[in-house]
Amino acid sequence: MKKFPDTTLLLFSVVFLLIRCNQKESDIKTGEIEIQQSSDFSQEGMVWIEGGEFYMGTNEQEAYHVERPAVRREVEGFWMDVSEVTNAQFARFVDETGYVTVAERIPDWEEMKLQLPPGTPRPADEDLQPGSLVFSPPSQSVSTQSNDLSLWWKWVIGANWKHPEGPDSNIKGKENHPVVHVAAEDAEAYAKWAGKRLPTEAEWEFAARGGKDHQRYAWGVDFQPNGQFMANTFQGDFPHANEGRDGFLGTAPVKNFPPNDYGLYDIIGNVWEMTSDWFDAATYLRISGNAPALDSAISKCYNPDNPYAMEKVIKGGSFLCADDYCINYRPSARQGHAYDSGTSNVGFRCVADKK
Ligand SMILES: [Ca+2]
Ligand SMILES: [Ca+2]
Repeated sequence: MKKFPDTTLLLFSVVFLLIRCNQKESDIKTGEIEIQQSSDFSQEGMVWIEGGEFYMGTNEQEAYHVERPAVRREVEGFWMDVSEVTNAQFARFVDETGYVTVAERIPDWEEMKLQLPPGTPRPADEDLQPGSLVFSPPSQSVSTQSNDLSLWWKWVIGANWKHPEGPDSNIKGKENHPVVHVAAEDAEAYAKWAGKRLPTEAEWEFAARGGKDHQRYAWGVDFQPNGQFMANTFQGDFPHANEGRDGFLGTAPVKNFPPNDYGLYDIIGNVWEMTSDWFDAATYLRISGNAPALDSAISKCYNPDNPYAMEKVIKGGSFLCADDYCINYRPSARQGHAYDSGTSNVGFRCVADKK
């Protein structure tokens, strides 16, 4: 694994594009909808993960600094969805509740600017429209060292979970693909409706490891055992030359790749998965006593590379993780992701506590 700068560094260059606002309730056309926590959940499509102790993070020197060092953690047992939440599942939630996702709402500049560097100019009204970030590869090779994510991420007005590439696209035939363009509050609303919740980062990583401590991948030590692709990632020269040798240029239907030893599909790759934890770039240094505790009176999260954004942890990497860029198809890999935005490569799965 090559050492590569954290992509959180890169995020800053297009921080405006990545920030979405919390809408004022009066502005939301369905703001009266408050999803109630369901008191029950179906175990169908879930697997029981027996808890235990494990090593979270990694000691691999090639890994990104936010993953190091490995620390001993313990989690209680929990149920976990075997798959990422699909478009069909999310559609049932929307049909039943009338829920409107963040990407479908008009951005509120007053809220938005709180997460931007002071003095950031207000975008034109025509740009402050409902939309989301869509991966839009350039037609020719570009330097990923330029820290300019806008070369391959575009803010597309009208992009949302039902129109993942923009207003002229749809999810017909993608019912079994993971839902994307959902923000944390959308995922949390879905989880409440389903009687579930988002996993903590520790729960997610414990599950992803499938009982294999200190192994680079969810399935062992080799990226392609016997030449077999084990996850939907990116092969080729990122971002312009997506060769799709694993069979997929974008998202794949869930369950196309082998499950890990706990029966979890696409726990690595396909889409990044949201957790309930705020992102702290120094989590493991703090746990191991090599950094002072986070002062939560100042901030819930800490990312020196993106200091104004409020970020949650996402895990597992996506179809855009390449071996020459964003090497995050590993259980210990982690990134901060603005809690109030979605993109075309971030989704989620849910967990539930024992009945
Ligand atoms: Ca792929
Ligand atoms: Ca995934």
